[in-house]
Amino acid sequence: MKALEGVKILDMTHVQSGPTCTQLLAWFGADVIKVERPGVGDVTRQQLRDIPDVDSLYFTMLNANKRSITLNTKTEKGKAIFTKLIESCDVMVENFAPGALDRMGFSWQRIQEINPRMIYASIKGFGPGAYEECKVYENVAQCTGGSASTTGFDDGPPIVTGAQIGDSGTGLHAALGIVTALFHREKTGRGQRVECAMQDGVLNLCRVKLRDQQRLAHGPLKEYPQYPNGTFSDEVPRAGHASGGGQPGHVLQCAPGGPNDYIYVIIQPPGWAPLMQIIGREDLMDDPEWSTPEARLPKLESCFHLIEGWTVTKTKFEAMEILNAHNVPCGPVLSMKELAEEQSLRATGTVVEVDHPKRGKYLTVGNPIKLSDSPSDVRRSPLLGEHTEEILKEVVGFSDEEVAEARDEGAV
Ligand code: CAO
Repeated sequence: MKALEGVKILDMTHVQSGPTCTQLLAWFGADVIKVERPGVGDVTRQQLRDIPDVDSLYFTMLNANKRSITLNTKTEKGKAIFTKLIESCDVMVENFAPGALDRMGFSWQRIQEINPRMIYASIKGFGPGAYEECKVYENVAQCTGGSASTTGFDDGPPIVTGAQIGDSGTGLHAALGIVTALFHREKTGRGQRVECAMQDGVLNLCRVKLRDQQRLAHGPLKEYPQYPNGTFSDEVPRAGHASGGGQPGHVLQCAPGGPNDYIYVIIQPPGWAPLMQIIGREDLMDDPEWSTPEARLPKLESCFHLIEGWTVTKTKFEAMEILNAHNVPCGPVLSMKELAEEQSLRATGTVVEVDHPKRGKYLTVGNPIKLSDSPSDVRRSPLLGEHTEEILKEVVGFSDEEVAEARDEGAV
């Protein structure tokens, strides 16, 4: 049995943040019913298409294991069907612009009247406050949540990261909120509201930078590249490649010098001696000018420069093997091509090949969370409205005639 088997999710999500959340729940076995506008569907079906008239990879990689029903929730019949779906489902998830569900006539109050056991999760760009009415996309959240101001180099502009911490990060937060509310409902019998703001989600992931903001009041951030020669203002600066943790680290170039021929190396205190041995600088192993973390702090750049003199003579995989044999924490910079081809990720189901009736085979990222008793299988994303009839009959309880009627009226 899958962990969330029997849980029905009314999925009103679109684009990335909401679909990430419901895809996770679907992988764990929930029956996710994705509601889409007739003829249109989730906007991402058509965005960044690589094959004409075929659902984009953007859509297919965010909507696995779901069923799709088309439903115009702005028609009377559509509203009646939607009300039935609210009655039958355990969880409803939406990430429309603020107020969209209210405008449809389905406020939180109304949803509770229809189904007091309902868990109603919303993802918005901001929580209550000056910006609560704003629409938000990924990079806006990265900028407003503290990621952009702390990413990049001291002498350059703020940088947004490729990791979708605003969208997928908030989707993850929302999924945790939903399963927590389900657990609570087991004890109380009551549903509740789950609200996740993308700004909050990003800030949560940037927690260490708010830590550093407060440390600044007590002196310079000694592990940052600005120390000891640069200057610090009263705001956390961009730290380049410096590690966010307590151990210094840096990206170092490897052979043959391609754009992703780099390895990230961390100098743990016990790692210094083996590192110096590996690079042939045994003279620095016990030299008090270099051998302690305190002695190295003002000259971290020189430390990494020394090590890079060795890494440039090895490929990132050779360096990884040698450094790991000496217990030095490190990791190669892997390109998406390398990750797609990585056999160990295929073996664990983290990278999965899926077959789609219109696009053929494509790769997706499977469930990164592994449960021993509830393994995930990845099923292709649904075609637009593929399950409309089945859901109308099975979940809403419609007869063939009622299904035909709903179609004739343009509600589905
Ligand atoms: N039947 C009828 N109408 C439907 C419908 C359905 N099945 N599904 C959606 N709609 C309507 C909504 O009711 C809304 O109509 P109104 O504006 O008249 O109320 C409309 O479709 C579109 O909603 P939207 O405003 O959310 O869409 P948008 O493309 O303008 O904005 C986005 C997109 C993402 C900026 C906005 O939804 C948003 O800010 N969401 C919250 C934050 C978020 O999740 N952002 C992440 C996006 S991924 O980067």
